[in-house]
Amino acid sequence: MRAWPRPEIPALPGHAGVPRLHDTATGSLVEARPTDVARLYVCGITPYDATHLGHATTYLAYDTLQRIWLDAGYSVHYAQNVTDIDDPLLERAAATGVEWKELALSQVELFREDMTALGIIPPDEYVAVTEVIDEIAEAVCRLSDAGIAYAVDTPDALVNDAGVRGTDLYFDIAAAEESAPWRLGDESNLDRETMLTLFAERGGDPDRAGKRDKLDPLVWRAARDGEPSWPSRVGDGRPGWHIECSVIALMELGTDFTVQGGGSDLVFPHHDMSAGHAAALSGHPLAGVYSHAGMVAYQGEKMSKSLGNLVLVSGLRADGIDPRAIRLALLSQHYRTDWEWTGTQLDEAVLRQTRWGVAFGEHVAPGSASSAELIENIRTALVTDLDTPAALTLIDAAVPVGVDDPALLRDAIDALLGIRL
Ligand code: 5CA
Ligand code: ZN
Repeated sequence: MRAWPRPEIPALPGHAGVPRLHDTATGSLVEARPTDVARLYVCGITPYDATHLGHATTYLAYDTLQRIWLDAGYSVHYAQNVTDIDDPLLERAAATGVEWKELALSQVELFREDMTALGIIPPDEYVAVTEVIDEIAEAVCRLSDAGIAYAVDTPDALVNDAGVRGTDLYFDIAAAEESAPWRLGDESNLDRETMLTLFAERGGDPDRAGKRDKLDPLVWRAARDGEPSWPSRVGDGRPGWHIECSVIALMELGTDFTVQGGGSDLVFPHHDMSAGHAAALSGHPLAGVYSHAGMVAYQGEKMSKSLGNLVLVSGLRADGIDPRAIRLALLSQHYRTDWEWTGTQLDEAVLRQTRWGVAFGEHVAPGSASSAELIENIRTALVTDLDTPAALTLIDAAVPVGVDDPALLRDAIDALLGIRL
């Protein structure tokens, strides 16, 4: 799938160190050190009601990570999926009378426009699930052949031309744990009771009859009347959710890639299970660092499409808000904390952008603070678990005195924070 245009990123003298990131699996700060190229996978949108500020915040966190890697001298290979076939998308399409493909295409287009406006670095590989159905079905076949996926009786599945009724296929957690370098909970570290609660809340079906373990996730859904489906060796149907990210990540980045990222609502079951599928398919761990962004709330609850408590990037843009101010508002929060959008973040960002423009903008006379020293301090803040609020505060501190090389600082703010003054 086509991504969106890449922003210009100025090169800076000197370079950042290797970023240290909070790793969900170990609960500690670890180096996100690329072996050769920095390889990054971030879970993409399910294209309806895009792009709200929660989405934008998560993609901005991994944009910041890439800017640090680039500044450190690494090249980056970045992959992102689009969940363009899944139950919530089909439900929204049915509720609004829009064809599901049309809904997905229009929302991906809106997402592209928002990402472009915000200056977010695009993925090198932008892959929609519907583009790789054959590859996913093949992976499901391999799991099934290896005894790691099993069929569950599916009375409402369609009967094919040969008179055979399709069956849903589930991932066998216990079999995978025996054969792959993976244990359930490696990434989330959750107890079973919490897993069961989250599994039910986030698309799982713990009480489906015929499953070997309540937590076994669906990897292939057999065709039903009125639902889109694709022919495959495992029967007509469509992929389960977690397997899409395992297959796309393995196809595009290989195993043991540098960082797997996404919002913290994906830690369980999505990321635990996609790492499990990938380990069962490849015999290797999926990634070195498992990173998660905090949740943005609005009106007291997590901003989410299902609740409808959304502030859309496109809505703010339509109100004439400068996308750089939106970016600055999101950067003022640490990516890992949960926080609530109130609008005051935006007011403060507008003021901050103005103050920075007055102090460091074009045609401003040099001041007394050292740009080079300030850039080193910004780098130190950013390599320490992407501490953007600290970076902004450092820049604020130079506003009253100005800097000796405003052009250099402008380049640094552009390269590292993505804001061209
Ligand atoms: N398509 C799946 C991932 S494979 C999905 O979760 N799509 S999504 O559209 O619901 O979310 C897209 C990304 O935004 C995910 O990384 C998700 O974790 C993140 N996200 C969703 N809501 C919020 C929020 N309120 N705050 C921060 N990040 C969020
Ligand atoms: Zn995903």
